[in-house]
Amino acid sequence: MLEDQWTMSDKPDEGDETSILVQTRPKTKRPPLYKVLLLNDDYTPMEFVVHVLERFFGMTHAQAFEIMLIVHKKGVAVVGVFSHEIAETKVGQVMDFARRHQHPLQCTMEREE
Ligand code: TYC
Repeated sequence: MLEDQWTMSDKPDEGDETSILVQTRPKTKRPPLYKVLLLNDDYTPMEFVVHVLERFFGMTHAQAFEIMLIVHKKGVAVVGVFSHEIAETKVGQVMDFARRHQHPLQCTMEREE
């Protein structure tokens, strides 16, 4: 019985290179970055927001005051861009700190395109 036998030229995926997948680009896709956003509200004291920006985002007092005013006037601002893990940690720190001081300050994160 010759039914189960193949020659080199007619057996699929052997004897030639037709099934080799060629990697044309190195697949080194960078992990996505996340923007951390601070939202305005009517009740959180300005000085508290300035303190949050100094404490958790490493800003000088002048930088923090400037960003706080942008949030106050525009409603929202990006206060930093981080890996997913770091952004999550920052949001958690800010939300926890605000809650402990009974301020309604909101901080969120958003994937950067
Ligand atoms: N709007 C607040 C006030 O007038 C100040 C404020 C600024 C609150 C920025 C939140 O993310 C914020 N006291």
